[in-house]
Amino acid sequence: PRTPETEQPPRTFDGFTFGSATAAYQIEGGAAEGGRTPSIWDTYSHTPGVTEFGDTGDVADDHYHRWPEDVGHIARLGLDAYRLSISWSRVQPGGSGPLNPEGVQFYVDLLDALSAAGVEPVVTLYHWDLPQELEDAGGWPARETAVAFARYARLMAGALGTRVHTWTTLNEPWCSAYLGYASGVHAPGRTEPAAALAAVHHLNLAHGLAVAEIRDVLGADARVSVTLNFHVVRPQDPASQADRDAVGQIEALANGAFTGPMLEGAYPERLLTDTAAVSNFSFVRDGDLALIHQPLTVLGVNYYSTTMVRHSPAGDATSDNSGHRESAHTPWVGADRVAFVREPGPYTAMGWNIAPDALTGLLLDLSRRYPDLPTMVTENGAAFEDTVSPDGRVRDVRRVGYLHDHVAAVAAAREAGADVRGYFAWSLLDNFEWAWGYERRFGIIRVDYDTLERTWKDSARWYQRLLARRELPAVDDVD
Ligand code: GBH
Repeated sequence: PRTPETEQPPRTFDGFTFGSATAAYQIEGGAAEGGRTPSIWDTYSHTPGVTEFGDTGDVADDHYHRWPEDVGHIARLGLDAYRLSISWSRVQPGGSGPLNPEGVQFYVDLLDALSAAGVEPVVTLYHWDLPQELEDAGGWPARETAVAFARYARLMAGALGTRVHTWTTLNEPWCSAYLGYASGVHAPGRTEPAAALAAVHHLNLAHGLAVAEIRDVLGADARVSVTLNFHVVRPQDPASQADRDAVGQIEALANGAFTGPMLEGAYPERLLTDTAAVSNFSFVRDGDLALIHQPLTVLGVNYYSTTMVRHSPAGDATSDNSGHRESAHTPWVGADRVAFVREPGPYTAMGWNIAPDALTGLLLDLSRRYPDLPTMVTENGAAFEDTVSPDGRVRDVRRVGYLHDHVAAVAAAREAGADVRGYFAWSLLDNFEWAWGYERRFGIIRVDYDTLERTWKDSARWYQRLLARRELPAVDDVD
């Protein structure tokens, strides 16, 4: 007789959360509506020459007006959860003072529609769109910005309260600090390495203060997280001690600069020594590390590709392989003896290499390092050049393959013991891909930028099938 175990195939995705993710500035549009004031991305994208074709988020996907239709897509896909971000300057114009009721109402209506559809909202408070006034007062290199963020977090916890399933303080502070203030390929476009390190610290502080505020308003059991973009760094020559040391330097700058304070209560020692010529970290005040080191419910992991480095004695390493728009300035503060090596392919349209195994490894590493902290893949996805067939179908086979292989990589990590609770495909819709504007499409749903019409790509059909079956469909299972 068959035992209960053998009657069923392994139910890898039971109790697992599948979702999709977006960010406010990338989809909303309505930039000057409902009392919203400019963020650093409005200013930056309106600066001639900084984005591809001068694209801006003024209209984007017009989600600000079309959100009921978009919630319909979310419901039809069968998503368990939807990850969105709040436009700070929509709900608190200028980033200080009282909330703007019209801005708050937009999110209340959206969250109510999601909950009516049975979808859990995962809400990010900051996905890169700092109110311009706060940048004018110094931006993230200024300590006062962290204090302003904590006030904003407290107000939002009060205004949205239990409508939010899981709060996320920051999305990818690595990008905010190093791309915004060192390489300058993101808003506000500053190229000041010392300021970038101050930004790192004040983003960490903003996170810690916000976690405390959310819990103060909503109680100790409020679900709170942060989303980090982990760099999976590998040595060009694993046998070279110098190359392995370069890996350690980049890991400290990219990952440890955030996981150290947030999850362990200290900056990695080598981050301080490696950047000593740039900054003495005098912006860290007594008590800051305790404020930053707050218990979290879950850790958000954004993963797209890997990074390969080697030691560079000549100091010839000012560029990286990140697929960001060209900059003469490196985001890698103090790492002038590290060179970035192009990874073997295949590649996406961003030029990022595709390496699903590295996601399994990353999730397992994190579960060993932080055994009591579950993870959630809060972004994973790919840009490819989509074509619309005469029959209207978008047969995005490569995107289906990418999602398939990465969901399988998550399953492999779970089977090996990693406590991974969810997976969110980036992105629900084609959208404003930052400095790349509308030229890079990550959506599982296509957006026609002339008509703003939404069309499901094959990847959306495939994802819907995965969610309905809770088992990985074959890549050609899209009819
Ligand atoms: C995310 O950023 C964003 O959260 C999201 O808004 C965006 O649309 C999406 O991804 C797609 O870009 O070669 O070492 O520099 C991802 C940003 C991409 C930054 C990969 C680091 C390469 C590593 N990351 N990138 S490196």
